[in-house]
Amino acid sequence: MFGLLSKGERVDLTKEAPELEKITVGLGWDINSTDTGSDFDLDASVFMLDKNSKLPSTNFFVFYNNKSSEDSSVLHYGDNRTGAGDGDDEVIFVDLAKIDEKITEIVFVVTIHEAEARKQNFGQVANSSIRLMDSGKEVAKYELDEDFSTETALEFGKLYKKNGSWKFQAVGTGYKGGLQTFLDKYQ
Ligand SMILES: [Ca+2]
Ligand SMILES: [Ca+2]
Repeated sequence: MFGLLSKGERVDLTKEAPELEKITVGLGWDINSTDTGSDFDLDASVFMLDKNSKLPSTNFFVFYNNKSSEDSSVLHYGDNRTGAGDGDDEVIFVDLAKIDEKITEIVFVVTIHEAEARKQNFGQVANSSIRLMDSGKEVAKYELDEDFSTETALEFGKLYKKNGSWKFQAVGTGYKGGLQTFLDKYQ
C-alpha cells in the first residue's frame, strides 16, 4: 500500500488506510559478517507514551518480560534469540481501537541483548527491517540502510496520533546503550 519508506518518512494510516485497525508489526534482522562467538539476540520493545513523551507507567512498556500493555492493545509475540531465517524475527501486535486515550505515541525500539559483553553492534547486523502488516499483507516497510558501527540500540519507528489520525514514521535513530537508555529517556 505504502511500499518502502525512507528514513523520516511518515504515512497517515487513519486517512489513507481507515480500515486498518489491527496491525502486525514485524521486525527482522540477519547477521552480516564475522562470527563473534555468540548469537545475535536482538530484542524488539515498545514504549507507549503520553503527550509529554513519557510512559504513564511501566505497564505501558512492552518487552520480552512484559508481553502485554495495560490496555491490552499491544502484544509481544515472544523473544527470538538468533534472528536465523528470513522474514520477521520478532512480532508485535497493535490494536489501534484498544489503545488507551492517554497514549499518543508508540515507539518501536530494537536493542542487542548483552551487546557490551558480546562486543556486538548494529554494524554487524544486516537486513534490519520493520514492517506493518494487515492480515498478512504488507502495508509499509522500512529497511535500515545506514551502517551503524557503534550503535547498540535503535529507535526503529513509531506510531503517533496527531489531530485524531494515527500516523507511522520510519525513524532509524541509533544510540549507544540498551533498553535502560530508553527507560531513562521515557520514564
Ligand atoms: Ca530477542
Ligand atoms: Ca532473520
